[in-house]
Amino acid sequence: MTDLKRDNLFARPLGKTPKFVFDQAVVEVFPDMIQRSIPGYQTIINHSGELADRFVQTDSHCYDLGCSLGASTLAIRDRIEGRGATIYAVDNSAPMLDKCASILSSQPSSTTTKLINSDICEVQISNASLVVLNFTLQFVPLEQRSALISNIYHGLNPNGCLVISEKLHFEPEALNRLLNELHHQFKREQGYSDLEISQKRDSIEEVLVPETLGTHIERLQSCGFKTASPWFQCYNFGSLVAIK
Ligand code: GEK
Repeated sequence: MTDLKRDNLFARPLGKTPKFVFDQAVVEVFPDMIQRSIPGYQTIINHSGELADRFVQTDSHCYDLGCSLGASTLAIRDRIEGRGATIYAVDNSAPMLDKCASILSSQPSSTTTKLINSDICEVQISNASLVVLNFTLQFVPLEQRSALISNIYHGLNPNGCLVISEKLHFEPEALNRLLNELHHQFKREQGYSDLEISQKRDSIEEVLVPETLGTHIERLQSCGFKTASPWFQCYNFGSLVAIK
């Protein structure tokens, strides 16, 4: 999607590891970072396009919440040309959104795409046929997650679709440890050193708070979704689809 500058942000010893933020340094290496950190990332992005093809209704709205550099927006846009839909791509990181704007404008499309620099918890959702939360809910404070999902539910049209992709927590702890170790093995195979893996883990630990599949499904059901199911999992990363 864009130039792949290699992620080496955690390659040198950092002393006290700073809390992870989506700043300019992260933006510059983001495509490489996310591809080498999330097993199944590209499959999930591609599938967001597939779901868009199936669910996006004429003249409706699509929301890419936590859009980063617009990978999901591009996958959706590719599949809905000519439907008169509008895509709202939302992120609260200004440097992310600036770069996203330049990537999107380099790939012309007849689908109106609006970029919104906002907290996704503050966004008004309306006339929606597809809402995508690809690896973003995990960064929202736990106490705000139900209100966000409820807001999305109320803004979706009947038969509208919500996609939630997340890092997952597992119980019991032995299973959680196994799946985390398999994830770290994946990262080593992608060229990250043990130092990079452990410093990134320390940096992101309190910023990214994963929940279990059961917690996600219970929340979706209690917010009103009639159908909610995982459709993909690789180690401790997965994606769910929920239909209103
Ligand atoms: C992709 N979906 O390529 N409001 C708005 N944006 C937020 C918030 C919030 N409360 N919290 C975090 N973000 C993308 C990848 S990355 C995932 C998503 C990752 C934004 C944050 O600025 C970042 O751009 C994005 O959510 C998370 O499929 O880096 O692991």
